[in-house]
Amino acid sequence: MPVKLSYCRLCPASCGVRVEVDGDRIVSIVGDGLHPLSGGYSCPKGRRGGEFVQGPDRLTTSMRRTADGNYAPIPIDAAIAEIAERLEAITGEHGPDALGLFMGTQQNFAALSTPIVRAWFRTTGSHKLFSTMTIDQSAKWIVQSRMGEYLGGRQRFDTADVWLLAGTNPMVSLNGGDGDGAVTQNPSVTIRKARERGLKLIVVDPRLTETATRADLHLRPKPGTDAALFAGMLRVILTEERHDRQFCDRFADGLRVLTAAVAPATPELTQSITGVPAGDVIRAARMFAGASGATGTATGRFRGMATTGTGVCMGPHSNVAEHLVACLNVVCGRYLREGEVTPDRNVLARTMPLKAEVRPPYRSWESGFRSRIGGIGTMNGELPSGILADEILEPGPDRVRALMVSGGNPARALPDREKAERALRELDLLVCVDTRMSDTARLADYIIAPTMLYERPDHTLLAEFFFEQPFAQYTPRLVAPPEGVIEDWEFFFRLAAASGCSVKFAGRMLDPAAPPTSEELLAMFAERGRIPMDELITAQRGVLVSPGEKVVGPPAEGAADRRLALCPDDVADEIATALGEATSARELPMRLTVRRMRELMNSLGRNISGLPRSGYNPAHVHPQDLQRLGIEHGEIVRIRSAHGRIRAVVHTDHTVSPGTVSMTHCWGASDPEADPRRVGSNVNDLTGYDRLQSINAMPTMTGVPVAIEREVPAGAH
Ligand SMILES: Nc1nc2c(c(=O)[nH]1)N[C@H]1C(S)=C(S)[C@@H](COP(=O)(O)OP(=O)(O)OC[C@H]3O[C@@H](n4cnc5c(=O)[nH]c(N)nc54)[C@H](O)[C@@H]3O)O[C@H]1N2
Ligand SMILES: Nc1nc2c(c(=O)[nH]1)N[C@H]1C(S)=C(S)[C@@H](COP(=O)(O)OP(=O)(O)OC[C@H]3O[C@@H](n4cnc5c(=O)[nH]c(N)nc54)[C@H](O)[C@@H]3O)O[C@H]1N2
Ligand code: SF4
Ligand SMILES: [Mo]
Repeated sequence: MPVKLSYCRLCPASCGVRVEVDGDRIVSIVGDGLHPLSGGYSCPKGRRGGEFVQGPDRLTTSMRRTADGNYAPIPIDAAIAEIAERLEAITGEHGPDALGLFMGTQQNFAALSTPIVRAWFRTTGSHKLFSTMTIDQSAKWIVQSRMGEYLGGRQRFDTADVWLLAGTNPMVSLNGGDGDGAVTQNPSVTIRKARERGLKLIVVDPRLTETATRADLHLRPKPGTDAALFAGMLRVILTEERHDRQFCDRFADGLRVLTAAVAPATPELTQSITGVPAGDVIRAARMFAGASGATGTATGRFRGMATTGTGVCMGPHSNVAEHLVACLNVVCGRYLREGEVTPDRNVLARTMPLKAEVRPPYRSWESGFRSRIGGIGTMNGELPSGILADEILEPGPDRVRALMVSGGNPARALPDREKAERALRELDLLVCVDTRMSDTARLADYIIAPTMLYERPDHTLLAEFFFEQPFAQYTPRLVAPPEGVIEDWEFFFRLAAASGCSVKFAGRMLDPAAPPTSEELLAMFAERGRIPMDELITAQRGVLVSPGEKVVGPPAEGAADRRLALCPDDVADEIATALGEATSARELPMRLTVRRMRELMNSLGRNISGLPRSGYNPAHVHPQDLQRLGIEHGEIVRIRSAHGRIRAVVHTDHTVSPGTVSMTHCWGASDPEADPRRVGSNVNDLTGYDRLQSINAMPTMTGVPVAIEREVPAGAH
């Protein structure tokens, strides 16, 4: 049977794969051993990609809810016409802000979806744009906006001496950093090679993760205490004068204020808040700063950054924790200097010049549109998903009444599951673009069925930011899609056209009367890149571009005195709060923590038989805790938080810290009493909107106080 080369698009790692096809059926998928980036690596879900595409729950046509609450197929032309008409009626009466868009994870893995979905949204004039980023790592946006950004570029993983990974487990998530080439492909080989060449790896994670087992130093803070840990590390670096004075003098303001703000974080106080031994706080700080004695001079020769994932960005003090990680990088000067040469990572995307200057803080939420919910403003043009349910439920002239969901499953992904579902049911119109009847699709008025990976041509423009080396790949369609489906981009393009609008793409207005093909759009998208499209199309395993050299240029005129804000007043207040944190309440003594499952991509893969072997998401608990609670492996328990309760199946797990319950998200049913062995458990029945993070309404999803209780056997009371 013919084998075709392509790349997997279930996550941004974009692993090269060999796909065996029989006519239009995918027979098998294996990692491509000759692929320049992934070198044969693939994960269990990637190898089952054929079942995602052709499995029994794949939607082969769009659906409309009928009067009796069931669903019936609807031709796409009719669906588009009806949806456009209903949207116009709603926005005609209530204004454009009555329409919202929720952009989910899978929207990001087709190059054409995100730009065209966004372009459609701009035609509506609405401000109600939401995405998963704001229930994920929006702390990163807040840091950029409060601190500003250095535009000369970050140091890279492949030339680093040290790397600190906090709250991320790339061995499972393939998501190790901020686009510094840190462990996105073939993680075990990438980490092994880096350590062989001398890289010191520091991992900050309460769990002994697959990544932490490879670390030179593993710190296990109590969940939710990262801010105190990083404050403690900064204190060591600053008091021992291991910082890069030159870089700070030149590019940063507020070093003295920062020094004062972290001064209370002595190794002893840090230990008492985080549980990390004082000696390890000092060791980590010294290992990261990279000099064995006090130098007080530029450490520019010692390289490497601190990067984070969801474990830091979902905690109760996520904005300040992430800010302090950025401070570690700035204070140690881990950025490229004027005249430094670095590989140009942009291959299909336009190259952006690097300049030794700062984009000053811009605090986007302090100007422009504000939601009537808490007066919350925008970040990167988005409102936080933490207020989406209130935007729908709370009365007000611009209440969201119609919601489009693109490649996401908010019914499972949003905190406070009950409220989220109540909100989605309350809508006058819910349209879900999804390849299956997801939990969200089951609440929708229309489900638009799109093509899936292997059924559409694509390229890696949007993923190249994460690649370790400058690389690009194109894939043609390998198998024909079911007749009733439409490309994601095309649905939104045609929806705009049905309302008399055209969308702007790659710098031009597309003609609604003459729709381009996907191939044409992919070529337009990449036209400002470094390699011609023909060359890309013929290279079946992609193109590893010679690391064209990019030189960090001097600051633009008038930019030389712009500075990063290391410690603005609100950050100083948040540091004080994080350092004043009282220890755990006795009522809810344990902490729920986030994790990912190798076999799944959020809610994707749950239904593929045998993919997650257990068939549910276990509550991983340390054996000590189980013994103390008199609970056995495999038993069903109740887990309770201030927000709600769930039933869950307990698994003994030596890798989790005592006192924690480590569970993955996006499982469970609408009924929290449902059998957790059959449907899993939804941790979002335990999370809610604490409004701890006043800027981005980021809910706490890790470090959530919980208690575990034995389930009272039926009939025992
Ligand atoms: N296989 C797989 N890969 C995925 C996904 C998936 O569902 N499955 N999802 C994708 C998505 S959407 C995302 S956003 C990324 C996320 O990518 P990552 O952020 O790397 O996600 P995790 O692998 O869960 O790693 C989070 C780690 O944080 C730790 N942690 C929990 N609480 C704390 C804490 O308070 N402090 C610290 N320091 N650590 C803590 C957990 O133990 C865990 O090891 O992964 C992506 N990749
Ligand atoms: N408690 C708790 N809650 C969390 C998290 C947590 O760690 N803990 N993690 C958060 C994070 S980081 C994230 S990113 C979110 C995940 O939130 P979402 O992105 O909303 O969830 P997914 O399950 O990834 O939804 C993707 C949907 O896209 C569909 N799909 C697959 N392929 C395609 C395609 O080609 N086109 C289209 N249109 N659809 C497709 C899938 O069937 C699926 O329903 O959850 C968040 N919620
Ligand atoms: S890690 Fe898995 S899901 Fe991600 S691209 Fe590779 S094979 Fe696909
Ligand atoms: Mo995510």
